[in-house]
Amino acid sequence: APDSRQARARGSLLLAACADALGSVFEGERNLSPERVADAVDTTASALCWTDDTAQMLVLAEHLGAGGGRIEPDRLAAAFADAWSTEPWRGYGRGAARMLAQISDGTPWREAAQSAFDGAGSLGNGAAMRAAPVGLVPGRSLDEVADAATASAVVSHVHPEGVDGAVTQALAVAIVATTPRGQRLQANEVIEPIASRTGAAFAAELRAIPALLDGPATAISDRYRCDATALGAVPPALAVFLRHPDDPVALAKEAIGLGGDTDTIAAMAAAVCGAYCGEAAVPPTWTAALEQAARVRAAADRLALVP
Ligand code: 8NA
Ligand code: MG
Ligand code: MG
Ligand code: MG
Repeated sequence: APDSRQARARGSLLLAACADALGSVFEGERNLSPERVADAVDTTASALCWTDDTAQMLVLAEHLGAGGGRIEPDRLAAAFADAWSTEPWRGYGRGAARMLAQISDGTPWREAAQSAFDGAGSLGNGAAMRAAPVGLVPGRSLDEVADAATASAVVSHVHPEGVDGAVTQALAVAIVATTPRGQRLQANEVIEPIASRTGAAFAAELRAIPALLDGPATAISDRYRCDATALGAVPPALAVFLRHPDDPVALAKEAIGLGGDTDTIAAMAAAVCGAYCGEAAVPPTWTAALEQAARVRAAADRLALVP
């Protein structure tokens, strides 16, 4: 059925992977010209090759799908490390690569995650960028989604902001995946259930979103850093989704056009958009060009069937 759990799960994972690939060309650039971004998004001439964001998202989706929707931290950390050691060229950040190398070499994940960034733990957006599958497990309450997102995050990101990024992304996906299509999405019905489950710093950034929904997109890149931190990247991704809840092409252009961590912000916005719109909204030219599209669909199908 076009609006089934399966369609929502496929839409989420497929759109995230496509947007990651589309955005990856611009990662780290600022002041992007809208024409260059539009050109890249509109002409999917070459293959859409995704990066670390999708690699880790698929690991998490497959972990949840094979494990009845539950997080097994030891196995999850090992699976992230395996994905890195098999394909270290996927575009991992330096902190993430160092931690995954330590885990591959036998350091327990708790120790590797706790000792990152001189003991502060990572507040990067890496736990958020992979978190969408947590929100796609059927039949979970929002509190259960938040707990599972936390469990999925702490194998690499123990800083509270890194965890809140994952909680926010998983909850956004969970909320819109069960919102009936056709009824107008109310921003605060997405934002408040999330902000009430995050720390104060994250909640303040999330509650700034409604003021940014009608003006120019530059107001978003003025308000948020749009960098590789959770606090700087997750709120602008949610803002872009709420501005274009059913238009993946406009969403991808705007998310990438913010500059900075373009692949990650676009992938997170797109994961939420796909959970709301379903597979039917994914441009066929994108899926036709997408690397390992069959694997992405299979991971989504398995997730949607978790009892
Ligand atoms: P991470 O844990 O290395 O965090 C990402 C960044 O956040 C770091 O590089 C730091 O700048 C900053 N950061 C994290 N924790 C702290 C802290 N405690 N104190 C100060 N600064 C901190 O990696 P991650 O997996 O969270 O990052 C995800 C990002 O990595 C995504 O953008 C992804 O696409 C990838 N990425 C790749 C490149 C690249 O050059 N290919 C560049 C940036 C990011
Ligand atoms: Mg990436
Ligand atoms: Mg629109
Ligand atoms: Mg990135």
